[in-house]
This record gives sequence, C-alpha cells and structure tokens, in this order.
Amino acid sequence: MPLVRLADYRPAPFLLERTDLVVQLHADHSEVAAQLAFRPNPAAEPGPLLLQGVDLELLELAIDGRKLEPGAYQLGAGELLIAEPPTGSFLLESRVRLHPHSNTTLEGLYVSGGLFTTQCEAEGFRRITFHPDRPDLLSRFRVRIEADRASCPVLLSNGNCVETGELPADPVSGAARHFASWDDPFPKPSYLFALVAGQLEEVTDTFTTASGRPVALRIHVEPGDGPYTAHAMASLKRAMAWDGQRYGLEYDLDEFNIVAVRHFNMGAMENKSLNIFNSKLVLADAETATDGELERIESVIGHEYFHNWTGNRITCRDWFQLSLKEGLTVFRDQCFTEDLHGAALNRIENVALLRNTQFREDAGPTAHPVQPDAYQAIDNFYTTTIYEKGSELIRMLHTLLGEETFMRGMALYVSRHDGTAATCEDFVQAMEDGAAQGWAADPLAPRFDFSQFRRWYHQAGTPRLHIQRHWDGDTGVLELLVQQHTPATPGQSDKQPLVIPLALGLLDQAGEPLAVQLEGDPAAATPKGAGTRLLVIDQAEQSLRLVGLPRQHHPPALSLLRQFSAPVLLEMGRPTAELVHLLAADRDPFARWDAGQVLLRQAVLARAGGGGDGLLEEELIDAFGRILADPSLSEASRSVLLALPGMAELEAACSAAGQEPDPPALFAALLALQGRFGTALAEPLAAALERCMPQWGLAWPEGNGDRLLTGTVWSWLVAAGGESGGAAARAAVAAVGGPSMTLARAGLRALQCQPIPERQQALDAFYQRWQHRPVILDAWFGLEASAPFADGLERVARLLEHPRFDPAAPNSVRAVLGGLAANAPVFHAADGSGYSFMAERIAELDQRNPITASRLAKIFSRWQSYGPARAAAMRGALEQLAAASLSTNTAEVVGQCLGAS
Ligand code: B3K
Ligand code: ZN
Repeated sequence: MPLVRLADYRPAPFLLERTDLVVQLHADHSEVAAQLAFRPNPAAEPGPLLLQGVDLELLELAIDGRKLEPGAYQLGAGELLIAEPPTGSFLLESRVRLHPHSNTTLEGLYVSGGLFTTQCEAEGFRRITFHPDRPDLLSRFRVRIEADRASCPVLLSNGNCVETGELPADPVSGAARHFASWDDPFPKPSYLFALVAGQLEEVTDTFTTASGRPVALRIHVEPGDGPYTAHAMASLKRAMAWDGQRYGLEYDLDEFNIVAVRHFNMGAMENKSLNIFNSKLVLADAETATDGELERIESVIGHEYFHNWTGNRITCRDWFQLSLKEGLTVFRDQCFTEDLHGAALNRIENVALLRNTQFREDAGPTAHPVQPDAYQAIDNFYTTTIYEKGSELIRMLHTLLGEETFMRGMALYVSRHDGTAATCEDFVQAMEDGAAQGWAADPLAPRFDFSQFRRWYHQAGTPRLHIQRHWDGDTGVLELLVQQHTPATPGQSDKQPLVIPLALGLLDQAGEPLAVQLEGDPAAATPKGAGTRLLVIDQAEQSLRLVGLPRQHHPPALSLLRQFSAPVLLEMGRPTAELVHLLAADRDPFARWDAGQVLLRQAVLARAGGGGDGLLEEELIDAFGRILADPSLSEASRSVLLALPGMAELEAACSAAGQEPDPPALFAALLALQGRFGTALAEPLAAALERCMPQWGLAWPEGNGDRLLTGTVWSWLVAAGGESGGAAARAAVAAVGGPSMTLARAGLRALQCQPIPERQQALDAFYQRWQHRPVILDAWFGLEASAPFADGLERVARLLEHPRFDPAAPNSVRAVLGGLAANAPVFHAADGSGYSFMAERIAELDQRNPITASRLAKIFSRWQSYGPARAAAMRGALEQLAAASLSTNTAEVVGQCLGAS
C-alpha cells in the first residue's frame, strides 16, 4: 500500500457545491442516488475528476443528464476516474447498491442491532457513494432517506428536517414505506455526514443560546433506555453553556441530535448536528456507571459538541492536519472539565494518561509528530499523539501567552477561518498574530520564538529535560543547568531544541514558598500563584540563575514542571528527603503528586528487582499516614496522592534505568506494595473508611472523592489480608449488590487479583445482576480477562465463546482482548503463549474490523524494550501476524513494529 504524503497535497481541480443524496434502505441492501454539483476550482490546475468508492456496485453514472459510456471513465480498486470532465460547472449523477447488513467494518453505512447508522470519518463516506471524499471539499448536503416505516420509524440526518411523508408500499414485501428530507445549511466535508434510521426512543429538552436562539435537544436511544439519558442531556447543556461563556461560541442550528449505538469503533463522532455515540458514553446513572464514567461521558459529550466550532465550522484541509481539530478540542474539553470539577486533580489524571499512553507511543516504532507527513492508513493516526500531545501543545501556548492573549489568538483564528478547511499552521499563525498584539500591550510578558515553537508540531519523541543545580548558600544563588534532548524516532534522527515552558517554585524547610527571581529578568519575582515562576527554555543547554534567596546552608526544595507545564520527561535525581518534603508540602498539586510518583516508581522497581527498598517504603508509609490524616486535603486529593503508578510508566522507568522491564515482576511488586501499605497503614485506612462511608450515597460529583478513597482502602486492605482484609473483602462483595456502580467496581477491583472465595462471589453476583445489560457486562468481561491466574488463556478463550459475548461489538472485543493485554502474568507469560494467542485473535478480528484490529496490534509495539526471550517471542507473534492476510491498517502497524528492529 503506497504512502500518502503531505508534500503531495494539491487543491482539488473541482470544487463541490452540492451533495444531494437519495438513500433507499431495504432489508437486504440499500441504494444511494447522488447528485454532485462541481465547478472548476480557480485556485487549482485543471485536471481529471477523481472519485472514491469502496464496496459499491455502480448501477448508473451520468454527467449533465447524459449517461457515461464505460470508455468515459475508469473504475479501479476504490477509485473512479473521469479523465476528461467538462471544463465548466457540471452535475454528476450516480446510483449505487451497497450492503449495510454485511458491513462489519463499522465504517460507512452499517447496521447495529437493527439500526442503520453511519461512520464517515475519516474515509467512510466513500463506502456510501462515489465522491471526492476529501476534507477540503465543503458542500451543502440535502438528503432524502426512504425506508420501511415499521422497522425504521425514525429517519435522521444532518441539518434541519424539511419534509416527511408516505411512499408507496414495498412491491415485494408489501411493507409501508416513508421518507424524510434533511437540509444542512452549513457546507461541510463528507466526513461529517451522518444518517441514522431505525426504532429509537427520543428524549427531548431545550437550550437557549446567549443570543436567544432556542435549540431543540434530542437524545435517541434503543427503546427502554430513555431513563438512562438524563446525565448525557445535562452534560450537553453544560457544554453548550460553557462554550458560550468561555469562548463566546454559540450553537448555530435549531436542533442538536445525539444517537447512541452499541456497535461503534470509538467513543463518539461529531457529525454536524447529529452526533453519534458509542452507547457506553450515553447510557449512565449512578447505579449503572462509575463516577469516572460519568465524568468521561460529560467530557466526551463536551468534546463532540465543541467540535461544532473547532472541527466542523473550521475543519481540516487534509488529514495531516488532524490535530488542528483534535488537539484543540481535547484542550477545550479538558478546560471544560477543569472549570466544572477543579483544575488540579483533572490535570493529574490527564498527565497520568499522557505518560502511560502517549509517552509510550513516542518511545516506540509507531512514534510520529503531531503533524505527521506520511501515512498508509489514516485510521491508524487517531492516536494519543494527535489528541493528547496535540492538546499539550495548545496548553503550552496558553501557558506561555496567558488567558487573555491566547483568547485573542483564538478569536483571530475563528474569524479568519470560519467556514473553511484550515491547517495547523493557520492556527499557530493566528496565535502568533494574537501574541504580537498581546505583547505590545504587556512588555513584561514572557517572549518566545514562534518559529521555534512550531518544531513541536513536526518533531516526534518526548523531550528529556535534564537539570543539574548548584546552590551557593553564601550568596543565596541557585544555579540551574538545563539541557534538553529529544531522542531519535523512526525516520527522524536529528532533533532541534524546542521552546519548553518550565514552571517552577522553591520551598523553604518549613514548606513555605520562596520568591523566585531570575537574574537579569525585569519581571517581578513570582508574579502569580503559590510562588510559581514560568521560565522559557529554548536552548539545547542553558544556565539559569535564581537570585535573592535566603543565605543558608540548606538549599531550597525545587518544585519542577508545575502543573506539568510541558510534555517532557524530567531527568533530575532529587534526594529522597527533598521529594518527601515536596510530597508533604508542595502547594502545586501536580508537583506534589509527581514527587510521590517518583518515590513510588523507585519503590516498585526496587521490589520488582528482588529486594525492595525497606527504608524508602518506610518513608512512603509515614508520608501516606500524614496525608490520610491531613485535614487540609479532600478525600479525592488523598486518594490521588496515594495512587500507584501505571504499568506503562513503570516499564518506561525500568528502561530509563537501563533495566529490561519484567511486566509480571512489576505487577507482583505493585500488588505486594499494596499489601505492605495495607498492613502498615491499617489504622489510618480504617479511619479514612469511617470518614468516607457517610458520603457514599451522595450523587456525583458529590461523594466522588469518598468513593475513590474507599476503593484505595479496600484494595490495600484486601491485598494485606488478615482480619481487616477479610472485612474489606466482605464489604467489597456487598458493594456489588448495592446502589453505587462506583463502589461495586471498586470492590471488584480490590478483589480482582486475589485468589479468595470472595472474588468469585463478587464476580458471579455482578454477572447475575447485569447479564442483560451489554454495556455494563463489558466491565465483567474485562475483569475476567485480566484475572492474573494460571488458567488465564483458557479463561479468555472461554470468554470469547461466551453466549453473551458479541464479537461484532468493539467494546466487548476490547474488554476481553484489552483485558488480556493488561493481564501482565498471562499476556507476558515466559513461554510466549499469551503473545501468539493474541496474534491469532488480532488476525481473526482484522478480517471483520480492521480499525479495531490495528489498534490492538499496537500492544506489540514495545517488543524491543523487553529482555531477549520476551522480545523474541513478541517478534515471533508479530511475524505470525505479518504472515496472515492483513488489512492495510493492520499491515501498516505490524510493518512499523517489525521495521524497527
Ligand atoms: N472525530 C472522531 C474520531 C473519528 C475516528 C475515525 N476513525 C471523534 C472525535 O475525536 O471526536
Ligand atoms: Zn475529536
């Protein structure tokens, strides 16, 4: 499969004014008649007309009413080329037949549980009709849907419904038929097209925008699911209000629809005015979803809604610009959540995710820049680099420019590019122009070079920030030698220095913040926050002198990368005592948490290496004891400070320390450490539980922290065993039958790795209770698949044959195979059986759903970081996969992984 390259981008020779569709849905096939109104593109060279079409049977093709003879066009694999189209404007008409019922890719038009639905981003529209299907061609869509009235009473598409009516009965079945016509006044790229037809229950509400436009809000779900939509609806209204208040961006149509579908490749899709959601991100209340899931639903509903401006009205010129809409919209949804629920803990949650997913991607064979320059399958680029690192880039601009100047840049971006397809460069240029205005007004604002900042978009890999310090107690001067270095990534060996915002603070021995003054800097010391100073790092190596500090023998404690001011890896060995001090006293919540994470990583690695660091564990136990009793902390903050690092981070920490990660050993070390903490802290943990229990019944977001900490307490006590462990295990079993899904799942997690009878009782009870609710049962599949016991693979094989397992539902597949991948002792078994089992399953899955298969294949990407035996077994599994007949998507990932040897 050839590479698509950014360098080959050319504007289309023809612009598209209108896309008019008549879609006839039938029980065994569908037909689509399309009228495409083209006109020459004044900004492009004249050329042939290239249309895309996949798995379509062409029935008719005409230009300006004249049928095209077979010699007038070439129909190749996935393409239809008209070499000599008319030189002026023309109307192209086509009619195709397709088979949504047998479309298992979940792209284009397909059927999920009897419901016709679509997914067109990135290139699914070409599975519906012949079309240029490129994001820089925006056209006005009119769509008429025709279907059986009984099986498809609800007919939806983008824009406004302008007409409905009866049709003659089906001549074969005699079934009554009807139609609905939709008109979307906003020109849009084909990837934002959507159509839904089926039996749906509708829940309605309204929202009035700041300028007084009433918007009808509708959530469509399977009949019977209406009662579970209240949280999604409330989230949507909060998102609409937030975008209006914070960005001044209002909704632009009279209706906004959300549809929940069970079979969906990802979370949700921002189609203009017709968002389609994975049903697990719509159906939720306290009894059926955890606090974390409720928060995620709110953020994804916000994310898709925010795309209406950042993605739909301003879309992407080509798919290399994907982060233009995704990075920016993730940044916006993160700010939405921070504004609603507090910035500190959300930032920590997002950083933990970034480190465990994006940093791993950046360190492996699939590493790519936020703006890639070549791809084989665009679906493979919906990555955590495009989304999460892309968002970090926007956040750094926000940090460097400040809210006011950032918003100036945003306003310029929106006013310049509304209604067009733009590039990442357009966004950065708007920010640069906004900065010029902001900097003219504020001579003390930190300056940086935008050209250098742009390197973040083109350079892959996580930069390392190496810091050494020298303290001169006689003069009160702290000198920092800062070096930055980005390791080589595939295809990019030379890296240039980046602009890195480094927020730091200093603490005295009492934990009080010290004023931070940079030598030679006219700006006042520590202008904002709890003594936080923002420094701009832009050289490969530079020295910074912090002056005016108290003259004393003991250096101040250094709190670094506050709020995680840049997506970099910090390389600085700070002594345990300094980290313990920061964990106890740092006022920046991120830096405080991060100090604990450094210590915890060290403690886990020491245990995984055999011995364990008893002294360090004692320090942590003391620190955690104080945190559990610290009256200034919320229960949520306590729980976050006590959270153990993720496996991906631990593996990376091993590699950074020059060791080969041994996942089963790391996993065992994590469990053992929980047990140690549970034993040593039994009393304060029991006291915390007493404190939290009265809040268990509060409705989210209230009570969230209490339930979170309860989960930590149960996990640690159960891991410790003994009398309090037994009591915690019984409480965990009881929670499965209780009113809170958060507590039920916390209980299951606490029992998950323990071969005790309570574990089976709890899982059985959960299954019995939720076996008829597939969205909820996926959690059970995930837990069973990740049970770290010797019979792991047989268990997973049984799950894949389970009567309630739906192989067509990516959620269930991910629950089971993702659960296996997270099951360190089973997946990483020394004999390689986990790897080859997984490779077989991925090859099977690839036959039906390449998008889901290629995503899963990335679990093999870090094979080279393991010891020789594991690396060889993993490589063997990759070769086993490569030998199968693979989709372009999966072949690209496997090729990248193997090519990295
Ligand atoms: N834009 C979609 C993702 C589409 C994925 C296509 N394979 C959802 C989102 O990011 O909002
Ligand atoms: Zn998005």
